[in-house]
Amino acid sequence: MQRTLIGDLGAHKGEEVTIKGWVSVRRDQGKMVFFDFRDRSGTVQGVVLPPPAGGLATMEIAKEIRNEYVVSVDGKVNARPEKNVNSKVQNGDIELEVMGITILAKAEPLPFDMSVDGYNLDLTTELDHRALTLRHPRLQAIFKVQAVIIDSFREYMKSQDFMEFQAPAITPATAEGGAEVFQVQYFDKKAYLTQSPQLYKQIVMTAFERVFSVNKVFRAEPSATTRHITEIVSLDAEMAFIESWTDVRDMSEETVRFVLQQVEKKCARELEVLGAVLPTMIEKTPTYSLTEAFAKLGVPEDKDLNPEQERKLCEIVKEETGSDFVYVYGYPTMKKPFYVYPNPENPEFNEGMDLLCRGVEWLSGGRRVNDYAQLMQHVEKWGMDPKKIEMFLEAFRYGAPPEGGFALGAERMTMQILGLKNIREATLFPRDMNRIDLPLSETEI
Ligand code: AMO
Repeated sequence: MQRTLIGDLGAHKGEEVTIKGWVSVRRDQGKMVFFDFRDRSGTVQGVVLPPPAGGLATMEIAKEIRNEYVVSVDGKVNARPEKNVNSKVQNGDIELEVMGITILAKAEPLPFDMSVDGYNLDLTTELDHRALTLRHPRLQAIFKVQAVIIDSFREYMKSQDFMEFQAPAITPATAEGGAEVFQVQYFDKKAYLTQSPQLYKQIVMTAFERVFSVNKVFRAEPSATTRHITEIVSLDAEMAFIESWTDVRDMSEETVRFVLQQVEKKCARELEVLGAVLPTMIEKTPTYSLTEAFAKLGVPEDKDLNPEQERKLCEIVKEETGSDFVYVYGYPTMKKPFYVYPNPENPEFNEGMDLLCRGVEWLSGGRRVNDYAQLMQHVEKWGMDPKKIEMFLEAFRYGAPPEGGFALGAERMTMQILGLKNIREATLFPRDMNRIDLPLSETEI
């Protein structure tokens, strides 16, 4: 019989169907055996009635099955009696009466309780066993939401006529500056894993005007915080013919708004599983210069907000306006990368911006220097080797329009949209200074 997805069973009441999936839980109750079956579309409760109704062979197989066995089940979709209806769970009004079971793959006894209610692992154990814990509905919900976030970024960019391009991962130079870069042995030379597709998105922009990319970037981040990982999915955009940095801000704001709308629309079940409340984006997200932000905080001006100040600023803005988001722009020019555009009226500060949400930075961007002579001055002032970025400079030597762009970290976005405490929860296979799949202290690589 053709396979029916568990999520569609509600439309097959009274019918015989075949489902395929995993056994989340087996519960023996007197002469009956209950199962929670799970497939990509959800879960359903099944029951094997005592023989002869269920058949002797079916009962024997049922008794052999443990959690996480992969099975094909023939059964009848019955409406549950009124008193057994559970409106809080998916398929809570039906039950699959099992007529026959085939074991497709066996599973060893589990190292810990994976049941919906019994699952209670600390993050380290959860990550050590990602290959298994990923099957838990809570974790599945996180990564389904992440898939929708990334997909919606693409969708919005395309709707605004941005073209997707593929950025390289191996680069001869560091775009973002600083020491947070992984060096790789490239034959007999040194190269780097890209920190950002920054220079490449700017090059490609000079040919296609509006471009975006979804790619891995790498940061040799030596701090073990709850918001830093070393391998990140970066959602990047770059747009030509802007009038002001605020055009970039507005585009980034509408991108985030669309992503939030799509998550709300497509992930209702996942948000419920996670008990997540989406952040509020009001009609016009408040924007403050860094100077204004420090004044709001009532502390002396510095080169950047520290994590505590980011948190505090978000709290103040939330209270004043109801917005969970706030843009901060105008950072000290020399403290940021060479490509950021200085404010012509006050060149000490730039036209770069960050978007904070619920206390954490999600997005950076701003206007870029597009004038070749000015760019060369910056290259010199920032002490960069022009030979290493020759390809980038060539694009700007031959006519580059006023432009800007932005980048979102997909993991930070997922973390903050879902209100997770640690970015590792929002990363399928997180890499940090202590872990590549397994703790580095215990792994020979
Ligand atoms: P930035 O360095 O701010 O900007 O990075 C952009 C976004 O990427 C995410 N991010 C990180 N997430 C987790 N762990 C990290 N170690 C980490 N580092 C960065 C954040 C951040 O907001 N080229 C510029 C962007 C631009 O101007 O277009 C850039 O890379 O969400």
